[in-house]
Amino acid sequence: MPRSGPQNALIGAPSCALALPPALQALAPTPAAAAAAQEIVLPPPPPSLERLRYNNPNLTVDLGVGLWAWPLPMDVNGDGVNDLLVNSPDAPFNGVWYFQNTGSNTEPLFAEPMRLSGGKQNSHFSHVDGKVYVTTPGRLYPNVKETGLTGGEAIPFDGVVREPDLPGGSLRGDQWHMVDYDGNVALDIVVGVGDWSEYGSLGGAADAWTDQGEWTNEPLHGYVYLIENRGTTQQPVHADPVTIQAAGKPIDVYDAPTPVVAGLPRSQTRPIVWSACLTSVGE
Ligand SMILES: [Ca+2]
Ligand SMILES: [Ca+2]
Repeated sequence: MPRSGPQNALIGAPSCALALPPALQALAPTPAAAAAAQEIVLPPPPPSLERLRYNNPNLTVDLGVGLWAWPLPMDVNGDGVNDLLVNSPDAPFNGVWYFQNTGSNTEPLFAEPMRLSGGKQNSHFSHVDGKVYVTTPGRLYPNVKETGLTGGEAIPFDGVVREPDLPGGSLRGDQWHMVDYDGNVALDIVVGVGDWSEYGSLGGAADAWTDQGEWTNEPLHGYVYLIENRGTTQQPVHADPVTIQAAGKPIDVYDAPTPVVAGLPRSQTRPIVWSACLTSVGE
């Protein structure tokens, strides 16, 4: 496991928070508390409160940034060794953090992080022909190594990737992955979207448990779309999104798919690696 050097961040937390059985609901934050937590705007570090510090300055600890860790691996300083940007859009460690790898690609050791910008939900990344692309929905960040998720440029696409399964339903885990999907050189976009409509909201879905601990709502869904680029990478013309199919039906995993297209460039097969709350990693 990658380790981080002296004096670094907090231990990460799971990025999926599902409805809890009755016995555990008392331990969960209320919807109001969760909403309040999302509204917190942290001052830039150092914070006004004095952080408690490890008392062993040479301690090597697990790398982490608190709730919602979106890792963006890349060589930030151009020394040939992969570093790590971690986007944390939540609390208490909000920000895009640069962990310099002071070790090697085979034995990484990360330095204390440096904050590049505030954090944002739904970041994703891809490496294409030696160039790294970092996105949030509808946006690219060509200067991410210097300014994190500040500014950026809009991706020319005016459509809607997905409407929720039910009116008033909610989407989550909306991530855009840049890749030449069809092998014509122009970069397309593969989008993963989680749909919580039939599952229920985090607060409301708690009522879907029976007293016997049986789940009565539908499962979470996670769909993967292709937005084909019919122009060029420099001047894209994006088509309407279409669902990507597997075994004759749309890919549907449990919540945020976080798709990453693998395989040899311009090959006939395009494996898609995804992650989800309960199915871990699939292909
Ligand atoms: Ca480096
Ligand atoms: Ca293409």
